[in-house]
Amino acid sequence: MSIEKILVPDLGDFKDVEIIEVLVKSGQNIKKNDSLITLESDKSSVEVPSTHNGVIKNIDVKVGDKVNKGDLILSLEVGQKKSEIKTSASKETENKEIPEKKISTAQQKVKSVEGAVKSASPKIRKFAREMGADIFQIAGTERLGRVTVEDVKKHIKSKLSSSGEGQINKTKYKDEYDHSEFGEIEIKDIPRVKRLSGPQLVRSWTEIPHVTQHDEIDITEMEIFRKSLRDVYTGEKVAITPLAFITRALVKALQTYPNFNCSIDTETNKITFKKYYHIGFAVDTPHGLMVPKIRDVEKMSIKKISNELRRVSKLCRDLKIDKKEFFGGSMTISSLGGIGGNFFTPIINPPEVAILGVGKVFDKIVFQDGKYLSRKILPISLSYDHRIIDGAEGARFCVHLSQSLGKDFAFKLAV
Ligand code: CAO
Repeated sequence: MSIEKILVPDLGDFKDVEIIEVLVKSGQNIKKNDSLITLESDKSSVEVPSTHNGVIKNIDVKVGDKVNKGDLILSLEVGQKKSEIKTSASKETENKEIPEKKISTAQQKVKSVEGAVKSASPKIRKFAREMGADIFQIAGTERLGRVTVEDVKKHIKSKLSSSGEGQINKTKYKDEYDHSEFGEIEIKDIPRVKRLSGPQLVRSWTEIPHVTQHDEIDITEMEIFRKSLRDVYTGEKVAITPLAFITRALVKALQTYPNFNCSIDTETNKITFKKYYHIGFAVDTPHGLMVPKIRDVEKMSIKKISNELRRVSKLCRDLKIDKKEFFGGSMTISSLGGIGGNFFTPIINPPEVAILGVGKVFDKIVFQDGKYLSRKILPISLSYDHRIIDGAEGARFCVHLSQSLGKDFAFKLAV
């Protein structure tokens, strides 16, 4: 264990440069290349990175100080036993050899600013830092490569859209304080299924303009019918959950509104209309959320749909589902009805353009035909891609679902 003194590096022409930000705190665990302070002259501003990993013992500067080459910034305890809290990711990073080209020493960083290759105002630097972006990786579009807010946004967007497996770990947001400073913590790896679905969710949420329409469907008659179902031979109760009815109603709505059963390609400006009805449904498994499809639902009775829902969700929970079954869907249903809650904002599962969220049926007193009546209400939340589906069509789709599942529901004979 030794004390390393971190000094202001060679700043070229810069003299008596003002410290406008101190980005670290005494006692903080820092890594090599973490930014320590921001200096600003009349020409530009620059962040001075750490040259070592370690724990900060003492900070010798404060905002407003004027510094020059060789001035002491802080003292760092290096080679010390690190905090007990360590993620496997951080272990990996430390053990990995950083390729020569990627090592940016204080000197290199300062040089790049001197050459005005990566210059940016403190406000932009702060914004980039808050968004988890490294200013030195952002291509500046202003004169002499100065980075703008738009450059930062573009950089983050391109990072998100080029995301693949593990991307969830790539965008790093630096918290001002470590979680461990507030009490005991435990760090685990993000489960594989969540690691895989994360980038897909980010892509959907950031690229698709979602609109979510909420509605209440009166399914009183459907519930009476559903609960009355008995096996014709044994007389035993047939357990079919509302989801099978909803799936059937969804297919009927898709047949009427084909825009909901399409995918769009913004590169070629083409729309693909699907002539099949493969409904995806979100399955909660111990391994994470999975979204398998039930194929050709329009050809199935409600009982068959119910059996398929059970069979396919078991395959998911037993991890026996084929990967291909997660692809090629028309639209997805995310049902939380068996758990609870009413309305929520389901995230579209691209390349699909809509998703139906289903909440738990609840009793509601409504005024109907001059009387107060208790009715069974199904809360639904329909999210759709506003680039292809208009609000009016979204509303019509909900009305169609209401009619299919409502008083005169058409499925009695289809069980
Ligand atoms: N309102 C009231 N009760 C409902 C209901 C609703 N909307 N939907 C289901 N139920 C009841 C069922 O009738 C069943 O009751 P019984 O035990 O009395 O028969 C009970 O809730 C449990 O149903 P279920 O959840 O096992 O079955 P399902 O067909 O409704 O759903 C599946 C199947 C696979 C979708 C479900 O098990 C599941 O995984 N749900 C979670 C989906 C999820 O996580 N979505 C979020 C995605 S976004 O993160």
